[in-house]
Amino acid sequence: MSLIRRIDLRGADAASVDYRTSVPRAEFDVEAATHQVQPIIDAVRARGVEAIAELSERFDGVRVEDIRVPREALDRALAELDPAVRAALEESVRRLRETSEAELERDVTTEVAPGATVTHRKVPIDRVGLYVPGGLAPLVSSVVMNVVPAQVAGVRSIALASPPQKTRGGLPEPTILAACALLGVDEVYAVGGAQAIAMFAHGAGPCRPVDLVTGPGNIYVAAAKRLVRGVVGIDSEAGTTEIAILADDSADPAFVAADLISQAEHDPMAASVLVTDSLALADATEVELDKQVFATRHTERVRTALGGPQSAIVLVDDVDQGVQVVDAYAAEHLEIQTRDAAAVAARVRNAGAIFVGPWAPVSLGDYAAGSNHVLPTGGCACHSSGLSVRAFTRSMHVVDYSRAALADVADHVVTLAEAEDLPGHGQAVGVRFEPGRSAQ
Ligand code: HSO
Ligand code: ZN
Repeated sequence: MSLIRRIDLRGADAASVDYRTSVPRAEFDVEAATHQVQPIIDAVRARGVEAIAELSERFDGVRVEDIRVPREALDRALAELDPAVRAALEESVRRLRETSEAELERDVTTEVAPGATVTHRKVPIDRVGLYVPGGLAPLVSSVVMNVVPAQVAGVRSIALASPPQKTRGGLPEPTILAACALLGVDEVYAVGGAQAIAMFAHGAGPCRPVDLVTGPGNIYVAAAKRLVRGVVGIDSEAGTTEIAILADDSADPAFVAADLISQAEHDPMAASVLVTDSLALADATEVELDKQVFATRHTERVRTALGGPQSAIVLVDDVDQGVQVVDAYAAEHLEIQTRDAAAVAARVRNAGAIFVGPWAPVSLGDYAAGSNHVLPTGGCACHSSGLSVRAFTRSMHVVDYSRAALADVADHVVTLAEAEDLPGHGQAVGVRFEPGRSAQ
């Protein structure tokens, strides 16, 4: 029995087959979860820290007296951090800081007519709440991916929440605390799941409400984000992770298999999809998967993910058809392992992030490429972007006209106001030019 199923799209074309549905996605019904999550949001909103304490006891099995992590606990976690992990985090931070600084957008002023300027001004969001899950794996790298662009964007106030751990006296995972200390984030809360999102949105005890909530999480966190959206901004409703690989016969099946496994390792519902025009590569990748899945640490999780309906080897006629298929799928992560990989990558329009050639595996991007690993899932890459400084910035138009510049365009404003039957709009311009008014 093969570990992963095959989908044969050879001979098909976009006119006869809807490529968007030819590779099914994992079930991720956020709407259904909102029914369980709404009472949690309501409780935190109504009763603040008292409700949080009860929820932590219920979901994390630990009573947390004070939700704010003391400064000493952050310092201690950093002092006790494995030096190799510290060095790796520092390099990851350095690379992401460099790309984030380069991506910062400047204000743009355009003179549309003499004396008439419009400035597109960028303003950082004031206060952000970052959620970092504990769960199957404490994702210390997600602290870096959220905090660094927020800091570079100029966010003044950053709060972070992560679930309290029963085995650690109710504190979050020590590596997460250490990363916070390393990055200079000292407002950290031992609060998990939907209750953390509710705390950020509505405020609770020592935590003031934030303006924007970001960060990954399970389906309950996604549901909570959906429910508080509007009260606060959110980055996205992150779903389970996905990797798609577009490969031809030049790809190394050992690399392809390892990369499929690397994201399957996250979650039994993770999606690993290989799209290839090479039957030989498809066969060789299956052989490699058999070998490597057996040798990996989280065999059961990986096997379940690869065996799920959301994972597949998809056979296509050629790389052109492959590009159409991966474009329709709009993967969170897309690897291109073909000849002329950069040229093929340049033709792709929909992906959260693209990894070009054999030396750019997704796991490089997960930790230390300088790119961000918080990316749109579930096909959202066709309308949304991954996290970057832009997510932590707002922009506003600043309109500055002289008297002469307004006079120049006044007739057009009055005409359009009349056309919309809103004469008061026109009069707000007209009044300024009535005889006897100041010409200053
Ligand atoms: N691949 C995940 C991010 C991650 N991987 C964190 C390892 N740690 C979603 O992009
Ligand atoms: Zn990963």
